[in-house]
Amino acid sequence: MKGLTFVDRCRIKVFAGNGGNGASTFRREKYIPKGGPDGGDGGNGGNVILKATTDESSLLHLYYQPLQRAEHGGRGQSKQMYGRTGEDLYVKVPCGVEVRIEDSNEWVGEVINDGDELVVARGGKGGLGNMHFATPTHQTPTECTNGAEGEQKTLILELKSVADVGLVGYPNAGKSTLVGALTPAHPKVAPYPFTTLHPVIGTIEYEDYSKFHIADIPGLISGAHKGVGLGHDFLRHIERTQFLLYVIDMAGIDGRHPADDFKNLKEEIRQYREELLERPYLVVANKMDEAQAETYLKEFVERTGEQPLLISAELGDGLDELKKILKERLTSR
Ligand SMILES: Nc1nc2c(ncn2[C@@H]2O[C@H](COP(=O)(O)OP(=O)(O)OP(=O)(O)O)[C@@H](O)[C@H]2O)c(=O)[nH]1
Ligand SMILES: [Mg+2]
Repeated sequence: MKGLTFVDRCRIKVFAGNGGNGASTFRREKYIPKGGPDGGDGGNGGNVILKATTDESSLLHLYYQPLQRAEHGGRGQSKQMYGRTGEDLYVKVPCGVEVRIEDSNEWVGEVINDGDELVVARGGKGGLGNMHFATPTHQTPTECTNGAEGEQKTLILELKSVADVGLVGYPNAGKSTLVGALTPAHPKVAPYPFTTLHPVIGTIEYEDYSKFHIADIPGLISGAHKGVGLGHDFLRHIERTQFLLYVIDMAGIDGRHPADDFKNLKEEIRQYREELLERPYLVVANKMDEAQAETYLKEFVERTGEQPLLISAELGDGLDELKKILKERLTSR
């Protein structure tokens, strides 16, 4: 698929390693013509383990490599030697990945923080060598067992970004401009809708070294839950946040009324997942540097009953106050 740069849902097939077979051998040495059974055990197969890392921000690499195999265990050897243990396969994923079995939708688990691990397929146990089967009445056993098969699963991975603050707003409201002004991240900004096509996580840092992560996501429009615009699936990236910022274009640059925008945004959130409406939030009135913004603001307050924080993301006005409010309302990690 040309131009694909971000994948937040993908299907992978994982194969844990098979256990190695046990050996059936007898000790044969010069002066010990009738040595006993000495076949060693097979090694265990390797596990497939997902590991969260901040080095990855998307599932793109797995989209292109949907088959992931861990190593098989080695066969047992004569002289009671065990087979080699198959190496575990670590599959790197971004922080915030949820895992389910494709067919049954059964929950497997999730990895949230950097370094979290989740075993998604267990390697098979190695088989037993014939040395285990000798008894006083059965001194030359030839039996040994085969290694067990490793687990094989088809999984659906879903990335839900890990951020403290989530931005919600119409396209062009200035969400990316705001993230660019609050953090060292530089999401693309442009005067046309749907500039942001996938989430970008920025980090707001304070002088006391505390920090918060903020998720810039694509714009939401009325009807998104029916697939209008970019749809609303990307809202999964604000599900894990503790706080929402509604970014409203208070200058009505694209010809809509800001109060309607706010109402429609809430409706789309409700359609996606109603609990998100319960999340603590703040409304920010952006583009207050534009002349018509004051008039819209008055009507906005009357119609919605909200008291937005006034900012201009472009000029940097009101951003210190915004950072202060976020710090007061968020619990630090
Ligand atoms: N006058 C004015 N323009 C602004 C302000 N903030 C952003 N803009 C402009 O609004 C346009 C859209 O800004 P973006 O930051 O790309 O908007 P967005 O909400 O990320 O848009 P999407 O990614 O398409 O959803 C750009 O032309 C910005 O320069 C502001 O405070 N005042
Ligand atoms: Mg944007």
